Amino acid sequence: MTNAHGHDHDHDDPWIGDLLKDSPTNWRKWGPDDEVGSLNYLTPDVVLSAAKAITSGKTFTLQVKMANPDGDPVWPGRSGAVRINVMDEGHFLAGKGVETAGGAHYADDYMTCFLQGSTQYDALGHVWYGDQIWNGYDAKTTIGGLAKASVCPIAEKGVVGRGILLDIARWRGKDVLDSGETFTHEDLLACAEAQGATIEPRDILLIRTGWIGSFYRVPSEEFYADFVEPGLTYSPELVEWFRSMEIPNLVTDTIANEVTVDPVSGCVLPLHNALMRNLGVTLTEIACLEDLAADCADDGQYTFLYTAAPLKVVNGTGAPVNPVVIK
Ligand code: UVW
Repeated sequence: MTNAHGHDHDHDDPWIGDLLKDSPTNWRKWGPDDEVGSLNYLTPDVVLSAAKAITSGKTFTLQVKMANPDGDPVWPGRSGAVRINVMDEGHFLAGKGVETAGGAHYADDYMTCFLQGSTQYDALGHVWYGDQIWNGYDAKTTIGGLAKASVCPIAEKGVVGRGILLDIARWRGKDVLDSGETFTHEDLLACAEAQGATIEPRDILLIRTGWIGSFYRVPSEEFYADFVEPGLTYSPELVEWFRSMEIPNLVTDTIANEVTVDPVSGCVLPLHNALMRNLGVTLTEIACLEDLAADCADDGQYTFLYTAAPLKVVNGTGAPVNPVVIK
């Protein structure tokens, strides 16, 4: 069967285009050339107001370690970053070092990595369905590198706003949510209330499930067995809530920011499309929220200034980032 976009599509298979046929978009809201989407909500007045959340000066970094010899958490099929030494004292001892006047020695290395393989910002053009990506750009603009909606404009802009931690795992009395366990925007609101905090329009949402924390505690075979992450689950109401709340950025401690398979439609990662492709909400994945969450539970302050800037990778589908939070 051929769908409305001219693609062959088996009638019995779930298709995100069917699921989201009435879903809202923010395409062209910020003009025909926009590449940063809902980050446009982070205006100077929003940043000034966010700075008021700083009360103690405590700082937290949210990136997981990269090129960890014990392994990095990645989406199945990807591999962790690999760092390789190309110069160190061993080279000098073997007479292969590049000697310089004054006798300074140096160490050098390089790294190969999936740009989606660490704590990272997704480019708005990273995921799509049908013939179009964010803002209506042609899906063919992704061929050979993202000519439109790459991570670079997000990196050039930087992300600064008020963040709010929603510690769903702690709220549900768990160290880590179960595989495939879901929650909704109603749960986010109830969790915030239980924490004594309020989600304001244009807040950056940081959602803790405990999932990435568990990667460092359980054997790898166990972590990846029947891989279905816990997370937010699709509903039209949830999408409308994100749209009306003008949420600029969703940050989670999971690899893909939503339950891997939508239990109702059977679609994989529909929120990547409903939120990122259609509304321009930027996604930050694989964040390490453990220390921040412990501190928030300790001092009862769940809001803060959130800052982040991914690397400026030209045409990249995403880029590593080490967000800094200031309480
Ligand atoms: C996929 O692309 C599968 O997910 P992510 O956005 O986590 O990289």
